[in-house]
Amino acid sequence: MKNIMIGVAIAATTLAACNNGNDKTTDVKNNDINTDTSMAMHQQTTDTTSSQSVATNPAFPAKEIIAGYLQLKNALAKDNSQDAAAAGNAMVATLAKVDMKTIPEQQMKSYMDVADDIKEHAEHIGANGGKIEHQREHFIMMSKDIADLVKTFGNGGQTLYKDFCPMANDGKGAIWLSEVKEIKNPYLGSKMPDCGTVKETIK
Ligand SMILES: [Cu+2]
Repeated sequence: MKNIMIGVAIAATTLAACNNGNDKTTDVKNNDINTDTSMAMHQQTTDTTSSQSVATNPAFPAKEIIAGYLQLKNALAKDNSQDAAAAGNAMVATLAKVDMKTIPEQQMKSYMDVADDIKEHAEHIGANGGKIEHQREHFIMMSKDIADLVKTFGNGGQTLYKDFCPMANDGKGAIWLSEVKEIKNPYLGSKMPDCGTVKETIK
C-alpha cells in the first residue's frame, strides 16, 4: 500500500513534467473508444460460451493485463519505444473493457486502486513513443502495480519471474515481471541486457 502511495506521488510529479503529451493522450482515447466498441462486441460472443468459468475465476482480469504488460516489457527490453507505446495503448484498451462483474466484491477495492495506477502509466507510455527513458520511468512504477495485481489476482495461470536490476531507477534499483527465466532487462535494454537477477518465481 505504501508503495502504491509513493507511486501515486511520483506519478503526479511526472504528470506535471510531461504536459506536452496531453494532445496525444486525447487522440489515444478517441482511438480507444473505437477499439472498445469492437472489443466489447467480441467479448459478448465469448462471454456466452465461457461466462460460467469467467464468473468463478477471479484471475480473469489479471490474465489479459499481464499479457499486455509482458508485451510492453519485451518492447522496452528491445529498446523499441514505438512498440512499447503501442503496448501501452493496448493495455489502456484492455483495462477499459474489464468486466467489473468478474471481480469479486472483496477484491474490488484492491483492483480499482491498482488498475487506476496501471492505466495512468499505460497512458503515459502510450503517449510517449520515441521517449524511451520517460517510458521506462513509468514502467518502474507500473511494474510495482503489476506485482501487487498478481499478489491479489494471481498470475493468470502463467509462471512469472520477479526480476530485480540494481542499476535501474538511477541506481536505486527496480523490479519487473517476466515470463522467461532468462534475464532480459527492460530498463537498460541493449546497453546491459542481462543485468539483474530472479528474486522470486510466481507459480
Ligand atoms: Cu509521463
